[in-house]
Amino acid sequence: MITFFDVTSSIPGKAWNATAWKTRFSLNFKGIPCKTQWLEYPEIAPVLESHGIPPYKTKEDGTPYYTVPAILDVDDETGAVKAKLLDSLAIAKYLDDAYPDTPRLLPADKAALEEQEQLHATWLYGMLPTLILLGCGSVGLLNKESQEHFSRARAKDMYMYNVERLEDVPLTPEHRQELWTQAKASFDNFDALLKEKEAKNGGPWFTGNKPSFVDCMFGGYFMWAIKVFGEESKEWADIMEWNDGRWARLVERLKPYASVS
Ligand SMILES: N[C@@H](CCC(=O)N[C@@H](CS)C(=O)NCC(=O)O)C(=O)O
Repeated sequence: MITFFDVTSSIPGKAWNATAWKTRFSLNFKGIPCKTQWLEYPEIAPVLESHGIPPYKTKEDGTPYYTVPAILDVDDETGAVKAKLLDSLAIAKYLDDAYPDTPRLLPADKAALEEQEQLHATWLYGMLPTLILLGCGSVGLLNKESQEHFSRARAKDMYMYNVERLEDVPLTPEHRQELWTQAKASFDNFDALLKEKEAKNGGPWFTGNKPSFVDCMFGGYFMWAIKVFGEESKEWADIMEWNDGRWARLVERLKPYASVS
């Protein structure tokens, strides 16, 4: 059985984190059962370290950086640890190798694989205006134990504001509006890319008629956005309408794979 490490929250169902959702969708698309171990942010490093999961990278101060999603795959009969790893892309590759009888997440073809890796590495930069709004809006979803850690860690990512905590990002109504106008342009860019793909492979998923890792990536983003903005919000209504309903259709297609175990 796979233990899936995800970061918890105070909302019903707990799951909210876009990055972790990539792995939840990966497991659900493949139909691989798992049990979720929910962690507060300060627990991520000690718990993953205690399982011997290698860190994602080394931080500037020389300490290891542990992230979710992470998995521990243990053989139910022998208790032997088959795999312990983090990083959503590395996990998708592992699942494709270790569970060859399940639908593939990543293409076997080298160029098609590189296309997905490249998009995965860059797409969030294209979504930056929305990341600012979503990042700042996430603090309120978290339990007290996680808020300070998250707020300070993500404020470092928002270096353009030069603030210590996300609560200090000056999100005036005017700035929000400015970011939202930029957000529409980000969505338009991805819509253009997906239109091109569809013209080649017929859609509706990124590679054609089956979901793949990039769909998990988009899915994770929308699961996060719906939790932060709220289903009844103006922002969510906009997103559902933008690009001729492309994102609304995607969210609908993802629903059968959105269970939380
Ligand atoms: N490349 C990694 C990135 C994972 C990542 O950045 N996870 C964040 C989720 S907010 C995390 O766990 N951060 C831990 C921290 O900020 O201490 C992946 O795709 O899995």
